[in-house]
Amino acid sequence: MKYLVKNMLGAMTMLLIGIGAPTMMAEDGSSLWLRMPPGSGAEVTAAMKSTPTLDIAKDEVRRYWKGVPVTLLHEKVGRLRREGFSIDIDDKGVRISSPTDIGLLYGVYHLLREQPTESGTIVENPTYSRRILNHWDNPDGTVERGYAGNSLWEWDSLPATISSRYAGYARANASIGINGTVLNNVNAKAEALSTEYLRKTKVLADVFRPYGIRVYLSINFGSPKRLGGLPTSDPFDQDVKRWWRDKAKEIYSLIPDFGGFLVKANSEGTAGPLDYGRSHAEGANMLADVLKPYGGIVMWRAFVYHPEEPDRAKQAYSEFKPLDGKFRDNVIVQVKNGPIDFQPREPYTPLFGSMSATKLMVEFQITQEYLGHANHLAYLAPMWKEFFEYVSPSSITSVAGVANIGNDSNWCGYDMAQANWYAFGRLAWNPELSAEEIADEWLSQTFTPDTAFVDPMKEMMMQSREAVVNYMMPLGLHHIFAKDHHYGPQPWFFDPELRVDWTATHYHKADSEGLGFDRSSTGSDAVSQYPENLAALFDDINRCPEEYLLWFHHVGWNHKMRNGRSLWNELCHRYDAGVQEVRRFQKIWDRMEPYVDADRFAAIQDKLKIQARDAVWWKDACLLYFQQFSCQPIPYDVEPPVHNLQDMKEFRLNLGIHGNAPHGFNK
Ligand code: BDP
Repeated sequence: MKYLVKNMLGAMTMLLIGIGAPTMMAEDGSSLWLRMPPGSGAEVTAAMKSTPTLDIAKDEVRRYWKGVPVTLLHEKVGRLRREGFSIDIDDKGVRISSPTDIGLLYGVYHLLREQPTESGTIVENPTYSRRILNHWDNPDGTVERGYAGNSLWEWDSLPATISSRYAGYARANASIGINGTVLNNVNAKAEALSTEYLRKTKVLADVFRPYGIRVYLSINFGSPKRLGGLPTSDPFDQDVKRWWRDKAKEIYSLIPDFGGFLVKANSEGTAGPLDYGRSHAEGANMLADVLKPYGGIVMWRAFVYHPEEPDRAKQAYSEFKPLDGKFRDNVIVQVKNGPIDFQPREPYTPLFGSMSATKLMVEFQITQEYLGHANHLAYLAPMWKEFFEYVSPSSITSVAGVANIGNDSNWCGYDMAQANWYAFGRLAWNPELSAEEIADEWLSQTFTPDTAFVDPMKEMMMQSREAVVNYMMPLGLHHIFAKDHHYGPQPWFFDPELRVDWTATHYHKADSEGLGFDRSSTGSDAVSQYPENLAALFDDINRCPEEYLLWFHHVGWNHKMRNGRSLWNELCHRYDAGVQEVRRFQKIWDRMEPYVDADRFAAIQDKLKIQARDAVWWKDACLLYFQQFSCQPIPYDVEPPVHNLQDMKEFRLNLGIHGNAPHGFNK
């Protein structure tokens, strides 16, 4: 990628604050990756009559493009799909063509991002037509699993007051091709569909529309009863159907391009069709029929698990596979990437590839519920690419990501976490992009294109998720988090009062023999849900990829790993490697000081400090705990624990405000 302008902002500020001053202009991260230096007021023409979207496109060119005149054209050039665009450049000008206004706006953002200097043609089409953020935001302003402050949506002051951040949010999304947003938590309150809230939602939809973003809502399946006062929410009941039809009519009268509903039904206590003896398909289809006349869709989540199912990893497949082919064509079954729950590493959910007669979409989690909240650097593109290595991009129809956005000034609670929002959008547009390319783009725009900065930072980002896996739960371990907040380690967590699949001991099954959850054909047989070749691979303890070993097998402490170490020794080395990586990240970052403004430099330095502290906490807690079962020493070449287990059991990492862990521990 070529950048015409090298960190102009930084250079200008140096001049303003005095030559030789080592600092650059203070930045609070609020500009995200859109820190474009001012353009040269380039000439921009469009033959079409002006629309809000075209006006934005022209404005962005005038403000930020430095170079030859730009022409925007409505043209369906050969291979262009609805939101696709082509950019033709020669020394006389740039011609951006698309069949739609939004395609032209995407073309403009592409131009500004790439800053191409050579003549040629670029053609871009999105792989998926729906690229959607899921906000887990509640009407009271809190955000479930949100670590970036409160909700961006100021429900109390809507519809009268329109925060300027709404347009900023929409612009940031449009710049990376995100075209949908589910505004509220999947654990939906029925009031989300009240007339009062719909009027507020309409205002947001109006702000987002010119940026090509459609609004969707999570709904509570029990709404007819809870909100409508009906005696039942049975999807087969005529009054219930009528209630939904009237609600849809009301919604579309306010928001004519409303996208549809996201539904978490019969999951973790939410209402659903099973309450009335109806299937997931029957529930989803009732809603789909209601939305069909308006072009709306239903995204029906497959995140379900009963307490009776001994292996939660098998539940979604067991429940949804038999329903293949039974859903309406405007239902998309939304499936988490992994079969348990957004762990630092999981094998893919075997529903993908096995429901050929049903539309499926993947749900990634951008917010780092299980990866250190907004404190740990974990660049997630490599994780999502890993998913696409197993699941063909063409086998799914759409992509959703649980947002990591809140009202913090830097949007994500951590400057480095902005990369995950960015990467989600870019991969939803084109899953073939590499994680490196995306990191490169993001770093260049968010900080500086200087390769002395970008290269080491890219390498650090690329290793960051693996580091988290290593110091939290290597070799296929999973769900050994502290109860509820999912921040620190609590492998000892067991509570006889709770359902067993909410405890940690259930997932690691440490005993004097070994460690890991046996999902092989002689265990829970979860392997059999995968295609034959993978089932055979995962089933064989000697061939199973080691990153999934303890996911699929209960492995003896002295089991010989591929590098010759015993399982116990390898476990110790993995935890230690995770810690050492974070120390290395700290050193890399310290060397970046000359390239970054002082505020963001200090903020990231502080976060890495917390991460280093937490990594040691994780390593010590897990190794000391598992050592009680392995009864073997921690190898000499592994950094010895600095905590002791009893203290760690008594103290929990302090979560502080918004669930972010500040410094220090708390009882
Ligand atoms: C779990 C979260 C919980 C969500 C649930 C879901 O801990 O807050 O409500 O997933 O996705 O990861 O429905």
